[in-house]
Amino acid sequence: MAFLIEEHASRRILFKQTRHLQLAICALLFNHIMKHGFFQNLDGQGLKFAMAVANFNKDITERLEKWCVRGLTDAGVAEKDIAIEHVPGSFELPLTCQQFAKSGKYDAVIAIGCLIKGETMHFEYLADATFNGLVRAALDSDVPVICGVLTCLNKEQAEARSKDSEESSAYGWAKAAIEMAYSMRKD
Ligand code: DLZ
Repeated sequence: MAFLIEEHASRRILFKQTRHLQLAICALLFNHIMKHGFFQNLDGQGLKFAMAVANFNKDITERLEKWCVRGLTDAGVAEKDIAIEHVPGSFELPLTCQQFAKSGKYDAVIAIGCLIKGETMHFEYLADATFNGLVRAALDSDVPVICGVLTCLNKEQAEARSKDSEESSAYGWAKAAIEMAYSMRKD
């Protein structure tokens, strides 16, 4: 009888240990997918990118810049292969992006800005000019220009899209830049 109780107890311990091991493996897999899953099919090694970042609403755009760079480096892009230039506001992004694109040095260019609606019509005009300018920079140069410009009705919307994590919109812009760089490759 004592033998049976002992065996039952040791089986329970073994079951518990196996369960802990299973949970630990699940946690490891989850972490791995969260960190690498997003870019699992994208290899950014050897690709070169340029980013133009607007200083206006800097608290937002510096987080966007951080997570865009992280998105690129998580996919294997070397930090030395990412050029970054800061401009006063989103309105200035198209010209800098066009210069980057026409330089022939980069596989894709990323524009980062944050437009937040105020009380006047400024927001609408700025958004329109900025977006049109970015499209033109891409079409005139044949180099992908990724539009990482938030157009938000208030600060809360901007905060929600620029989290200090992989949930940031900017992490996705990095993915778009790598995808476009590949799709433009002629070789
Ligand atoms: C002037 C202005 C305003 C009102 N709002 C924004 C904004 O929300 N986001 C942004 O990036 N820039 C803003 N700017 C600045 C313009 O983009 C531009 O820098 C100035 O008009 C100078 O050309």
